[in-house]
Amino acid sequence: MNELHCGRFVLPLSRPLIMGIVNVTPDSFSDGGCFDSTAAAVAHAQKLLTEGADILDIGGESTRPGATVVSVEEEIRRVVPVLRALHALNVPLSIDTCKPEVMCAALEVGVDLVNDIAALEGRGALELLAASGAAVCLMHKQGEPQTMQAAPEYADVVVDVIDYLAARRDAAQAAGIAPERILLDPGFGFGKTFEHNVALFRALVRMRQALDCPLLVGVSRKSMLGQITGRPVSERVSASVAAALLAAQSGAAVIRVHDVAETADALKVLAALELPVASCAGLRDNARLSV
Ligand code: 9MG
Repeated sequence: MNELHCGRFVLPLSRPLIMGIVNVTPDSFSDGGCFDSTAAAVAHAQKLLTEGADILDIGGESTRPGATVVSVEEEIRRVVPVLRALHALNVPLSIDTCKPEVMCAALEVGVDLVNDIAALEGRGALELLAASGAAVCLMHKQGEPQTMQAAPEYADVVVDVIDYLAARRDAAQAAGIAPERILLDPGFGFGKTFEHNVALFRALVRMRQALDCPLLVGVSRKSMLGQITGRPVSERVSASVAAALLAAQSGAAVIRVHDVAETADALKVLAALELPVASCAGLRDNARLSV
């Protein structure tokens, strides 16, 4: 699949796309409520665009471990004004939600992608998306954000995640969502220990091969990077950029990040300096050979 059919846009997947995170929440992954007003969120989104974001991911409910649940009404109140303001900019807009009612409100505004950490398992979500032209990101998680890090367990984390994503991909296609509208995501940090996350990251090439579907990777500022570097969330930019590069080399199609400018520069360096495809079958393809 060389392109993503994403609402108003057809996005080429010849290079990794950068999805910039816009949290409209008082307790987001790491913004800590800095962008909790519509105007501030819109300004932040515009900054991410100038820095090189290809897609903006707007979320009104934190999915950080232990985060509190937000009502449908409150989530809509937070995100819809931001989506309305950004829609006029004519850039790919993603709604980060697992609630079908919020998806519906966002689709009415005209979002191009639904990023669902519950992989469209909500009642009516598959049908809603099938009737739209929006792309979908189907993510794996074990448990719910409030409790998911308590004691995650897998028989084999890589196999379990691949099997789940394959089943959700098949369910989406059976509902009428075309393959070129589907992204899959292993869901780093969602009901996974550090060891689970590492195993999944190292298996990105295998996952891409097994699932035959573009992958979205989100590790920006996450605790696994804190565990590796010993740094707090405010000091994880370098670690996030390093992980983004590795994800790109493993064939990730979309990389979800907070630090767009830094990631964009790093990906430009990678594109300029990595061996051309003809001479090494590309690191991304090479990596595939070594699995
Ligand atoms: C909302 N959100 C937080 N982390 C995420 C991740 O890793 N992937 C996706 N698709 N969404 C995420």
